[in-house]
Amino acid sequence: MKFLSLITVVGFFQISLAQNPIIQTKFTADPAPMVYKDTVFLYTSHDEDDAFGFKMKDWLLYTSTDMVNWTDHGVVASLKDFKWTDPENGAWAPQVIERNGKFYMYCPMPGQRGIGVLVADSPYGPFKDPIGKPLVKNSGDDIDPTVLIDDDGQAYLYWGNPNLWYVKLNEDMISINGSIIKDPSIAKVKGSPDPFHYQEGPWVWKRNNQYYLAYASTCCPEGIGYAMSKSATGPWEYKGMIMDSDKRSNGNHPGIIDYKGKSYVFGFNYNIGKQTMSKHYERRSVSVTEITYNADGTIQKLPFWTT
Ligand code: FUB
Repeated sequence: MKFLSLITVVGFFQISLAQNPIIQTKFTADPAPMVYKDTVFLYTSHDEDDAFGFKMKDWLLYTSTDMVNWTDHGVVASLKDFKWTDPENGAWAPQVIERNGKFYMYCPMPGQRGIGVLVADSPYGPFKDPIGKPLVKNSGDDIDPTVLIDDDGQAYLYWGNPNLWYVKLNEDMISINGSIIKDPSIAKVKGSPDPFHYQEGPWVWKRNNQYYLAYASTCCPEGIGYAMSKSATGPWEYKGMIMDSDKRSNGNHPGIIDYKGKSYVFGFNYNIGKQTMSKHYERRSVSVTEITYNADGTIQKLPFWTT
C-alpha cells in the first residue's frame, strides 16, 4: 500500500515513464485508445485498489501527445450514469468513438445486464445516457464492445465472450439496425486445446482496405491474436499472435491505433498488482508497445510486456 501511495505522488504531476506499465498511479485495464485531432485519448476500465476478482465502478481517461507523457483526467464516466444498472460493480471494457462531432462511449456490464451507450459533446465528457436502457442485451455474452465506422459510413458494433457477435448501428450510433449475428469464423472449437482462437476483447480497425480483428485469445492466460478479412462482417482468417500469453498474466485486452506515423498495441499486465494464478487479484496495469506491419499487412509478433 505504501508503494502505491508513493507512485501516486509521483504521478500526480505527470506520468513521464516510457516504461510499461504506462499508468502506475491507479490500476487500469481494457485500454480503449482514440486518436482525435492531435491527441491520444486513452479510456480505460479501473480496478479498485483492493480488488479481488473484478471490482470496477467507473471509467478513466488519460491523454498524451507524445505517447510518453500521460495526463490523468480521472473518472470520465461511471455506472451511476446508467439508471438501469447496479452502480457498485461491473464497469468493464469500454470504447469511445467520434462521429459528427459527438463522442459515443460503449460500456459493457457483465451478468446479463448488456451494453449501454453514453454520448458527449467533448471527448472529456460529460457523458450522458441518451436511451435509458441497454443498447444491446442479447445472449449473456454481452461484454467488450468495439466499433468500426467503415468508409461508406456504415458503423458496426462487435462484442462478446466466448462468442464474437456483431450488429450494424444506425447513423445516430445509439440504435441498432437489423439482426444481431454470431460470427463462427474464429470461434474456439469445444474441446480443442489450441491457444489462438477468439475468447474476448475484440478490437476492429481498417488499414489499406483490409479489415483487422485483434482479440484476447483463448483463456487463460490470454495472449493477443489477430485475424484479417476482406469485409467488416468477416469471415475472419487467423493470421498470428501479436503477443503470446504469459504465465505472469491472466487476462489481456488489445486496443490498436496509428499515431504520428507509428502503430501501437495497448493491453495490460499485472506487474504492479502482482497477480498470481492461485489468487485471483484483478489489479491490472495498462501497457503499450509499438507494432510493425509487414508489406502484406500482417503484423510482426512481439514479446509479452517485458516490464
Ligand atoms: O475488465 C473486465 C474484463 O476482463 C474485460 O471485459 C475483459 O476483456 C477482460 O479484460
